[in-house]
Amino acid sequence: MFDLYIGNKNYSSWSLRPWLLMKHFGIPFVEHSVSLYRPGHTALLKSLSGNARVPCLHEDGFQIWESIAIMETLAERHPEIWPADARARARARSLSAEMHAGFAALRSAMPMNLKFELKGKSPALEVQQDIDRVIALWEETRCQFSGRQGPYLFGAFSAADAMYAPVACRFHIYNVALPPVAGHYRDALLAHPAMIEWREAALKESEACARYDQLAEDYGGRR
Ligand SMILES: N[C@@H](CCC(=O)N[C@@H](CS)C(=O)NCC(=O)O)C(=O)O
Repeated sequence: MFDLYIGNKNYSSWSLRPWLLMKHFGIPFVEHSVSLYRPGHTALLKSLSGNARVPCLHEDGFQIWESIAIMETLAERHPEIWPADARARARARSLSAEMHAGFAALRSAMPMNLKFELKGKSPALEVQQDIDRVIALWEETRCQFSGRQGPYLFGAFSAADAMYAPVACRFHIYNVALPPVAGHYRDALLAHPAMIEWREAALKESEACARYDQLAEDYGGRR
């Protein structure tokens, strides 16, 4: 029995990753929402999650934190969440680990904020370098591993797509220009039924984080 603790859907990009993966593969779970912007939220997080962060998966009450650890734990019961081919599976793990550990400039300059669609502006050099790296990874992987078996990185949807789904949201929100292969992949992720479900729920949330909303406004104003 899985319980998944997640943050505000509008802002919590890490929460989106395992949520999307579990939804896509039909892995049953009970969803619990934790407000990240109310006083006392840290004490609540400490009681729910070993690293006082969301997402946190509970299996019969046992806590599994860090998105990549959650995915690997799920993969023990559901190996289909990684590609079947060994080389593709290894590459999917490399991409997922790189996402988990990297792209700090991109994540900090362009936080997920689904209520915005911005005109965009020229990103700082280190942000552009992260964007270029993501584009290169997406293009290379689609070219080498998708086998035209589907619109995702490895053809069929995998954990690697769940890891990059919030980046697709960021590219859309901040109006980042993408070459055709990367643009089609971003659109495929955004059109995933579970992504639409998540976004619709995010738009209905009333709680706002002034700091993130101001950052978005500073990034080119509302469209
Ligand atoms: N490396 C962690 C990152 C988790 C993370 O930073 N989560 C944020 C929300 S997106 C959080 O819980 N922040 C705690 C807080 O705002 O107090 C993972 O992969 O799960």
